[in-house]
Amino acid sequence: MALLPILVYPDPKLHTVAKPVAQVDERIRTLLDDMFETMYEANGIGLAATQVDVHERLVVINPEIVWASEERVRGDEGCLSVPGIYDGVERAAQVHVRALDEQGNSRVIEADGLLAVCLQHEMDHLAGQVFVEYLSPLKQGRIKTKLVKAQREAEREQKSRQSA
Ligand code: GNR
Ligand code: NI
Repeated sequence: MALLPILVYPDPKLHTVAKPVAQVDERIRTLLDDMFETMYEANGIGLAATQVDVHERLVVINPEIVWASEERVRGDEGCLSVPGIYDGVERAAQVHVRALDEQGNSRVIEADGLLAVCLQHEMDHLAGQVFVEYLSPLKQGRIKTKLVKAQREAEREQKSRQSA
């Protein structure tokens, strides 16, 4: 088990398009374990492999926090790769997703509410898309500036701590 570092927007690696998983094997199961651990530790409700710099079509969903909220179609979204930012995104209210489970068995997940939003958010990551790209260019610019600045400050703080 291992915690994996999460890429932070605007890291260009977040725009990599993921490839299908060739075979569900021990390597994939270990990666899923690590992704679950990383997601729980970050208090996320989902995590795409893209966010941990693995570009294969793999997502984990936190089933404990997923609840059915049927009416909502437009809701505020957040993202572990866009820390501290929440904004409204419009999505399909219901989705059917075909996927392989950890045994490699094909299954279809029918979802609405927050699970439907989460699945669409995770599938976007696999296509190299981050939810902020649905927002206006003005908002995207502000978010980029804010996060680049925050990362620079965090880096500087870490360096000054090392030299102390
Ligand atoms: O933890 C998360 N919460 C969330 C809330 C509303 C809509 C989508 C999400 S996904 C996010 C975790 C994450 O960044 N997954 O890629
Ligand atoms: Ni995300």
